[in-house]
Amino acid sequence: MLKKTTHTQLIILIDPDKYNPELIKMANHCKVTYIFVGGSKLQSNTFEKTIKAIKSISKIPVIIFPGDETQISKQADGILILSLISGRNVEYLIGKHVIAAKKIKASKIYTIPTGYILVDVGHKSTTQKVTKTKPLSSQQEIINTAIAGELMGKQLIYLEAGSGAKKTLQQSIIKNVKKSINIPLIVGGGIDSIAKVKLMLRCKPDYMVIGNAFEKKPDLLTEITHLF
Ligand code: 1GP
Repeated sequence: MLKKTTHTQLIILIDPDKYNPELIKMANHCKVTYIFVGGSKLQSNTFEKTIKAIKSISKIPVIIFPGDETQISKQADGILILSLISGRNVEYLIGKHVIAAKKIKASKIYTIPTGYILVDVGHKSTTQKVTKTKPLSSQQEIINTAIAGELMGKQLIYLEAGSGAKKTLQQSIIKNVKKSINIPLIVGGGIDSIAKVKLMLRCKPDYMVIGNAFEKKPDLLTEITHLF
């Protein structure tokens, strides 16, 4: 699951508070490789219900992209074990993991150790606020952090511009990180138009995550599917 790819694969991110079954029905007919489920500030207790609802109408594998340590469900096909390696807040490097460890192990969910790197694209993201960490802005530091993540045994590097970011990641950052690691690379944050999807595709990440844009405009999915 989530291996290196020969061409970029599309992942849709579902925030359980904004779940729209129509989007999943569309995804069933489009080139969507995975469905991520999670959110950093869930208002309602809809996490598990949303995963069940998705599984009842789609065969696309569901992976938990946990916004906090409570977002664990046996219904999912896998879970990203996120370590916020761009930050220096121990809670998000190991603390939350210790709290969730027993439950995750008992659930027997497929786990994917992930080096999560928050990149500065010029605005304060929710992740930055919630985790009280600084995003990285130096390209060399971003590359070194991704390499360190690989050396620490992460199976995936997730370069994050922040949910709903106005600007996406710089192309040179994606290209250079991709060249520097031998594990799959996911990019996400602020990809909300056909033009931005095309720009990101030029950098050839293994996976591209889109969340907000599909909540606002589900039809974007049918408009971009031919690009994947
Ligand atoms: C957020 O990278 C994901 O964690 C997706 O971001 O919602 O802006 O697409 P968007």
